[in-house]
Amino acid sequence: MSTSTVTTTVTVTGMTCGHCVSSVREEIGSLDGVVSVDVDLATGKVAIDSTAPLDPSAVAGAVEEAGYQVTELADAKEL
Ligand SMILES: [Cu+2]
Repeated sequence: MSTSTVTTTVTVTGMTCGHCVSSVREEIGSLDGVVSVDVDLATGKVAIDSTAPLDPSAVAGAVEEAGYQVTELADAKEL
């Protein structure tokens, strides 16, 4: 069986502990199509696997919802 997923990588600033990581993971995980969220606290890199390409602004919105900021994101719009 073949399941194809797309991986989106963003960089998030402001995370300082495991609680931050789980907040970000939870918010991004609630986006449509997201199957897994892998957060590296040390670098702020977040790898998101999803069944369809994600809307960058939706990802940024989810991160902001959790209380953090996306600093690197393909096709990010200036706010
Ligand atoms: Cu924290």
